[in-house]
Amino acid sequence: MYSQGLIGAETETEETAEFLDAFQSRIDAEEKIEPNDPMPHAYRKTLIRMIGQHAHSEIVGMLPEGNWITRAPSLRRKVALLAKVQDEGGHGLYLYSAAETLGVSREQMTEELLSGTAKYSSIFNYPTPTWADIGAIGWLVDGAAIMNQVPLCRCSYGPYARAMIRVCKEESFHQRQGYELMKSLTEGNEDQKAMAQDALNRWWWPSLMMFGPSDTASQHSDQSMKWKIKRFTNDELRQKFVDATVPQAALIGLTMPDPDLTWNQGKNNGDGGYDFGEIDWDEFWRVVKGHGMMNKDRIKARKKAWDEGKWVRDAALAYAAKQNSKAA
Ligand code: BYC
Repeated sequence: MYSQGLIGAETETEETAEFLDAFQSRIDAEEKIEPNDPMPHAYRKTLIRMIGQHAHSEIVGMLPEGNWITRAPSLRRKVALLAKVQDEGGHGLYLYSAAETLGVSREQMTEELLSGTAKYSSIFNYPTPTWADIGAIGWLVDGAAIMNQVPLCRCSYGPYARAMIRVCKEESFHQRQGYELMKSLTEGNEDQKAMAQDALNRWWWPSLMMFGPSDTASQHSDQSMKWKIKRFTNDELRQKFVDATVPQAALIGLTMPDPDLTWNQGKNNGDGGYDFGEIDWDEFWRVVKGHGMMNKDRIKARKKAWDEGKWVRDAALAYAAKQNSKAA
């Protein structure tokens, strides 16, 4: 049982074979599952985990780029970056709200993030030492996010699917501004070109890791695909991302940091696709388990914001309580 008094908080539904079959039939018929509908405990738990992690990723994802707001090289760049970082905050809010419809509270999710029991995307544990990192994040990280999140607009859980529609539209703007920033750098002087290439070299492999472990190692994919929470496997999405992004790099004169990258006409049922090198899964799990370059700083920053925001939350709750008592 999750926090009481929230929409969708779990009630004791006996999970008979008949109930589970009826639920699966709704999923197979492409019906959306809504907050007050009966649902298997494991379906609810999977969504709370996944939407919660997604929300945390958006909020933690504000930090690496926020680092550059005061140092953006022009007013135009600063406005775009400010808007992007603010959008990520908004995405976090929609997603926390979507998770709350499943009966978990925002406080509970935040405590899990701060204590390390809830994950957030590995990608945000890498540093942003140069301005080109802002371009690389928009182009690659938001590009990977779009590839992963467009199918989530068709997720079987209604509130998550609907939240993803706006998120994807905004991510699309983020991706374009990042690519345009990288393009400008590659059209600049030698130092600027080198800065763009260096950022690509550092962000390429972590971007591929965003899609999660390979299909043979993914614990949740099979069940999430059956429930139509996920529509594609981690490897399928990773392949789509590689195929879409390699030509974009070539167009602006950048080289992918992968000597094994080769065109393979036999891939994707004869439509062709790229073979690429082996991902360093040891690095992926090290980062996921909290030992990346920036994990400690990221959690420290979120804890500081949460602690310093306590008076705002207290004031908002006190105001709401006063309004409710007036209305009663
Ligand atoms: N980092 O069984 P699997 C964004 C965990 S974009 C950390 O395949 P699943 C943004 C996974 O949670 C990023 N952990 O899991 C973009 C599981 O551990 P638990 C966020 C990862 O759920 C731009 C274990 O590994 N996007 O926010 O079927 C700017 C086994 O994995 C990662 C989303 O969250 C990772 N990269 O598939 C700002 C999208 N990958 O939970 C912000 C929604 C895997 O059992 N989420 N793990 O302890 C998803 O699509 C899926 O949850 C994933 C993983 C593809 C990420």
